[in-house]
Amino acid sequence: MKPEMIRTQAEKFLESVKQQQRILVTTHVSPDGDAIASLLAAAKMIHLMGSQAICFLDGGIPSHLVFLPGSGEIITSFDNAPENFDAVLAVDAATLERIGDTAKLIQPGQPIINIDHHADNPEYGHLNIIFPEAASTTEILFQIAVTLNLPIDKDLATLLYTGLVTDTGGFRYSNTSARAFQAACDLTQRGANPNQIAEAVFASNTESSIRMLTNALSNLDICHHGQIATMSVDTVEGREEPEDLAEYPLRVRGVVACALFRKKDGKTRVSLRSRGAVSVSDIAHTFGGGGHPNAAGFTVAEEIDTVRPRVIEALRQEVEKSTF
Ligand SMILES: [Mn+2]
Repeated sequence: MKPEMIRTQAEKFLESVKQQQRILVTTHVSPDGDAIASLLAAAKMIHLMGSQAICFLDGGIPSHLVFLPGSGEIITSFDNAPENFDAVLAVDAATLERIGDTAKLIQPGQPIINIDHHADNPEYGHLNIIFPEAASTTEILFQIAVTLNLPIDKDLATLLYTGLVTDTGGFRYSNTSARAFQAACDLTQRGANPNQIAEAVFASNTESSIRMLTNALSNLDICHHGQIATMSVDTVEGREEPEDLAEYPLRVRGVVACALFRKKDGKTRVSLRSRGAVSVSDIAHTFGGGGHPNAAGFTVAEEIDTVRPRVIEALRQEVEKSTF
């Protein structure tokens, strides 16, 4: 994230925002902490630039993220979908498909701004601000806000910090950089409360989501010399998952790659996680999905029992490639 690159992109962003009166801000379906925080932070920044932001999301806001300032302003019902807006800003969405049915609200030719940190983002916007080296999309927004001298109050600091702490798994994953810590330090000085935010995002699971964890761990299977782990869960409509469910098998010493399988509407949703040099994003691409090197996923119209051996074989090849 070279300062001159940030400056160029930040100025283009300011120019685009100023040209539009009403901007629809959205993010990916099944949103995580970085997604919701980026959406709300971007909306605040658009207001600070003098334009209007309408927050819209396909699907609900996870209950552990409702504490985020401004979350009540996110429209999640297509019955109340905004009709008049001049442009769309998608944050943390690696592809336009990832914003779900929100894409149907976009008129042909309508300007799209794309701010993201996924390396596989195909630059689907008219303006694309992509920094794969950023730990979170909120880190990019933080750099833009600082460059443009936008006032970062406690609420904006809380949002930007939340994206950082969730996408780095509490500053533990391989994307945890000195620059991410510098941003976190700056945001803490501006009012973000690390303890309150960590409590809210990592320690406010519902009882049923923790029971889902026991359900998943009860069928944890470790194979390939203790390096690969898989587990599956029964998803129940309306029941939430713990924020870091897919990552649990990586807590076993020696496990370097894992997969979580969930059955949903006759399809199987697979989340892949890995450590260090073992990359799972190529596997996700092979199955029609995407993501980051250490965290990726995809959905297939197959039964878990059919897709599971294929995923294990792909993980085995990737592990062998990276460790020998
Ligand atoms: Mn992200």
